[in-house]
Amino acid sequence: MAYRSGFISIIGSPNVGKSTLMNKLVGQKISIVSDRAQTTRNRITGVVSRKDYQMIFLDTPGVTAPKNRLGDYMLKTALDAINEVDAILLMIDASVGIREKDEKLLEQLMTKCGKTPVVAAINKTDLVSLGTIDELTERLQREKWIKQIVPISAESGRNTDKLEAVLLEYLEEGPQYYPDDMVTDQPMWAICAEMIRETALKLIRDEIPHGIGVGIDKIKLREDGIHDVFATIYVERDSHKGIVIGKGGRMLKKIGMNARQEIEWLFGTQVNLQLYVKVRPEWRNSASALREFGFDPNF
Ligand SMILES: Nc1nc2c(ncn2[C@@H]2O[C@H](COP(=O)(O)OP(=O)(O)OP(=O)(O)O)[C@@H](O)[C@H]2O)c(=O)[nH]1
Ligand SMILES: [Mg+2]
Repeated sequence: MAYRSGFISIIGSPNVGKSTLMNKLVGQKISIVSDRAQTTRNRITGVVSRKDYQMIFLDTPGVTAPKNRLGDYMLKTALDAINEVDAILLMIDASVGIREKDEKLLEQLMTKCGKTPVVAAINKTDLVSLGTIDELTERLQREKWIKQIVPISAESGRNTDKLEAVLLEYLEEGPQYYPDDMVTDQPMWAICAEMIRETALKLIRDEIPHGIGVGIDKIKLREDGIHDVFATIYVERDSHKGIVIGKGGRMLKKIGMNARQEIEWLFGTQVNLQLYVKVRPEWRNSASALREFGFDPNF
């Protein structure tokens, strides 16, 4: 059989497990994950290379009504990804079922997908009964434009190999786009910034993480093989700055320690991480700030 390849975009409401699935298929964490909606902000590429084929997954921000300029950008990013791909993987969270926002997304997809095949994955099946999975499958079967439906657990990896096999049916003969050992086209600094953001999302149980932006100021490799990473966490208010820094600087220290371990694993070297916190009011509505953080505000 000839070598096959293609691009597959993962689309779904926030928090359904899109990034978890992509990391599972790729076998490495490239897209950050959290239990909060709207974790992914940009389109993240994950490359799955096997002997006879290559699948390039595009993890996208959860589709939801935008609240600010960053939200506009995220929605545009998710929907744009529909038009440039060979297949669409629609993801549903079995533990919450098909809500109004999922219905809306189904409608949008049906009108926008055109000839691009859509496969649906019912995720988080580890959290629900077989009856619930059957009900959801029946509901999705009514959407005749959906080609196949696969129940999975992205976290445990249950049935993800089956899903991969199903997606492969929709890929045509094509070139190897990326070398075998390349798992993403994200630059190191971008993954680095995301890992710091993920750590902050996990440690700060508050509303502010949504207002956090991370900028990498400098990455330098010393002669002794240690990477110096200088990064700034931007918050929208003075009071938020206090929360990120914490009593006696404890929170910032903890974020720094945890993020450093992730970055060391990413770089495969020792890392000296210097974190700063700055207030930048309304950055999510600022075109210049968005550009600086790697988003393109001029869509
Ligand atoms: N129990 C269970 N939890 C899962 C599964 N897949 C993902 N999760 C959890 O669901 C939460 C959301 O996962 P993400 O991968 O960040 O979801 P997402 O769809 O990328 O979210 P956004 O980027 O915000 O749109 C995390 O807490 C995951 O650990 C699964 O198969 N089973
Ligand atoms: Mg995500």
